[in-house]
Amino acid sequence: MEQPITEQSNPLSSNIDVASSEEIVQILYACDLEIFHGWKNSQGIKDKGLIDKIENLAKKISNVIEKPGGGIVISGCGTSGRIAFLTARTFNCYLKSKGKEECFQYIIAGDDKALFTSIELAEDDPVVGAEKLNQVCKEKASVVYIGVTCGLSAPFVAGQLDLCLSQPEKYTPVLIGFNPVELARNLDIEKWDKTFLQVAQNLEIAEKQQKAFILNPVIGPEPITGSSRMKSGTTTRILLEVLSLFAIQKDIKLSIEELMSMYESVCNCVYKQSHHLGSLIDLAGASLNSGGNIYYLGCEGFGLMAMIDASECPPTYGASFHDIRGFVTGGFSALNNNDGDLSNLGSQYQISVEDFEREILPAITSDDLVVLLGEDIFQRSSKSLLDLPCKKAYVTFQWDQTSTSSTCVEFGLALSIALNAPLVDRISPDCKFLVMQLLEEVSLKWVVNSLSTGAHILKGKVCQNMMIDVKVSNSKLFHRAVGIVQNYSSLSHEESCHCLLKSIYDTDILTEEQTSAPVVSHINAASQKLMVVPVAILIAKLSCSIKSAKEMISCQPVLRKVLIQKDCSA
Ligand code: S6P
Repeated sequence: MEQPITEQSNPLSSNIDVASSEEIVQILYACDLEIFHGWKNSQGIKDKGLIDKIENLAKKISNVIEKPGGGIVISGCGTSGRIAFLTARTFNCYLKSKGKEECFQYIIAGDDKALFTSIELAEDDPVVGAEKLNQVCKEKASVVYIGVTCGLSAPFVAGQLDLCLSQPEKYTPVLIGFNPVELARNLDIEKWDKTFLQVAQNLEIAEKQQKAFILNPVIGPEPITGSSRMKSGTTTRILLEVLSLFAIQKDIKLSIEELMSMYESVCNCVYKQSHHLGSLIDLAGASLNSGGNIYYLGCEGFGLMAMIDASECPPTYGASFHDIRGFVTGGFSALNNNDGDLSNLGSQYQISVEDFEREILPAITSDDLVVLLGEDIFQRSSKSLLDLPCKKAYVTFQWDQTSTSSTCVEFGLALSIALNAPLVDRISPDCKFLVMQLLEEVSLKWVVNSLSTGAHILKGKVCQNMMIDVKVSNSKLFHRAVGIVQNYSSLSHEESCHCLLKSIYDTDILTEEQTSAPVVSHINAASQKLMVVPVAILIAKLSCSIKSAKEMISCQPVLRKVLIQKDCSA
């Protein structure tokens, strides 16, 4: 069976683990260009069929929200839910500033705690998904529901789409993802009677009757295999923003294609700075490798974007939440989130720059890196940082200069990226500022994704282009982990699964009870363990015991090196 494209390995990045920092950036650029140029026979987001659908859907949304009791709900898990939140927040702010009703709502699996911490298991529950949607829409007469699941796989979203299909008089369901429908996940969902594929096929039928929409451009595999926070997350952002903009603003004076080409122009501007972005990755990698931490500080959308990037590192790279953290000025008061202030839930939820200044700054060391994102935070915080021992970097964007980039001696690395999107001056004054803000925020996403990805590569968390220390924290990640073990060994799928289970249950001999337990039990058993997948790979590849696999890893955490040493000594 063909693997979903979102889970395939991208040939462009197969040596990203041994590339220099500048080369890492160039590889990420090449992979991101597939968003705009397509992959194999697909045309990416410029596909004419996709653009027509966006146009029709924007009209549909616009009709729904103009009527009383109409609304738009965007939902997803992990990064997809976070992007849903950001989009709802941005467009509600815009509507409010124009004196209009705020009609965007978001749902994230695991609720608002999942905005900044990984609650991956919440993704697996279709029943809770449907309940949440019901709850959010109980007062509504007519809803456009947009379910985002990059891999066309999340049961939480499947439950919601299924609910929409059962109430067509109320809901218009929309699915956003980046695989063709036939590659949607076809695995049993615990305590449910359909697979994601079946739901997607029902949606296809509804789409033919003009009762649903599927937006699923193929944009090629991720640069780090399966890491949908990267190009899939970016493409989600672009699609949601273009849709929302055209739904609420009829007089933009641009076509959808032109707006998409503006995203491509700023992508080119950002990655043109590969040399300077490479230096940023070097600083970040040095911090992580010396046991230091990376702190992003920013205002509004920049701070939020960076916080989201930071929060994705634990599930992606098995990082601790301290490794990379993001802070936004004003903390929860800037968020406009569903559940309000969560800061009393513990330090993971202390997200304001003020929290950073109070709790972290006094003990900052020369191993730590502070990255100021945007001019507002630079004005606010740069002076107080100048004399501190930490490494410092500053990234900002300019629209009014043609040459870019400078290294500011007093402030470590200062990178000013000139953004240039040729059509910006044609946009109607009513939404020009909003479009520029969206383009800056997506640019920032490219910068922080490059930084955190590059730093973890330098820390040895990536083997070829796979994140091998992935946390086995939901069913998607369990199945991905089996695939990773199989990829590095010559074992069958079943044998690879057994090696993973041995690592999860910390045993050389599995019991019948362990092998026949449901995936959710494996996930629970794995939740507190470290290095589950790397240990499983060594058992699979070297037929060694759990004990010796762990010993090898404690001496040399970079797996490719352990394997090379073994090959040499064989
Ligand atoms: C991926 C990220 C995950 C995913 C989540 C939802 O880099 O760590 O949190 O966003 O698993 O995936 P999907 O395919 O349903 O959008």
